Amino acid sequence: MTESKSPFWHVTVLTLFPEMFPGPLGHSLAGKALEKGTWTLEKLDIRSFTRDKHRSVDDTPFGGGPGMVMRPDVLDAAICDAKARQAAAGLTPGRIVYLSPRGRVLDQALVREIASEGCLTLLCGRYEGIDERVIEEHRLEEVSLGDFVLSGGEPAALCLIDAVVRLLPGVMGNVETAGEESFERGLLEYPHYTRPPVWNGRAVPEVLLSGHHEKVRAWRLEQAEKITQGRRPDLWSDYLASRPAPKVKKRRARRASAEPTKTTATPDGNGGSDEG
Ligand code: 4FN
Repeated sequence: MTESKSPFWHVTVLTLFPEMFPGPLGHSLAGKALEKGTWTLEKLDIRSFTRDKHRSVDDTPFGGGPGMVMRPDVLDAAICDAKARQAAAGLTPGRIVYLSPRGRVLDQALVREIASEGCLTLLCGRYEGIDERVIEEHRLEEVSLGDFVLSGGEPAALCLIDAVVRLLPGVMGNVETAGEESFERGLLEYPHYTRPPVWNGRAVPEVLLSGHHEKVRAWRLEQAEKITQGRRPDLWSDYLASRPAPKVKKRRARRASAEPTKTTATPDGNGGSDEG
């Protein structure tokens, strides 16, 4: 029962640890989609491109210092082979991403872009990283998951692939279609609750049990906004700048009221803050 469908997306992963892929992705919807042929994965073992008898992929850094650097000749052979295989499969070569803490930080906008492109090559570093000349020679695009230390780029590659695959047609099924989830609007999630209605003496907010869909929607939006404003001022200001201008109420703001106009954000809404 292996249906063959033309894949929506291809990724080639260059790594010293090909056995790490698809790894955890094989246990989720992404794994199901991989079996269905919604996307394809090619793993290239960087070590297989060595030509010396010791199969060495790294060498000491010029200028001295700690650690080792991945060799440009080996990486070049791996990248060229990735390109050749993609061409042979009739794929339009897409961008080549080097997962690196120096890169542009991955966000949902970049994930969407990558998902729309059809073909991606990911290079995973180890040791102290790769010879800089490879980045220049192959115009590698550096992409980072965030500011923390990893021992290799592989976990970052897995995260990126997961983020992309869940956007491919047919992968998510009915869950959160059409991007109505709050994160798609640039907001953090509102609080979620399930049964039982009272647990350990904690009751679920009344409005959620009311069956009043409009009130539920309004409550969730308000919660998502409060949480975003309080925890992620960066997301909050993007949201304020991008959301449609609020309808102007008939009653105009009083010009010179006794109270001075607040310019500081308050936790209960847009207390005096700029709405973009
Ligand atoms: N990391 C920092 C500064 C200097 C080095 C590192 C670091 C793995 C090959 C890169 C890390 C984090 C997010 C790839 C970190 C990522 C990596 C990533 C990554 C081995 C060289 C290395 C940011 C803390 C200041 C090791 C910080 N997203 N070097 O982690 O690949 O994609």
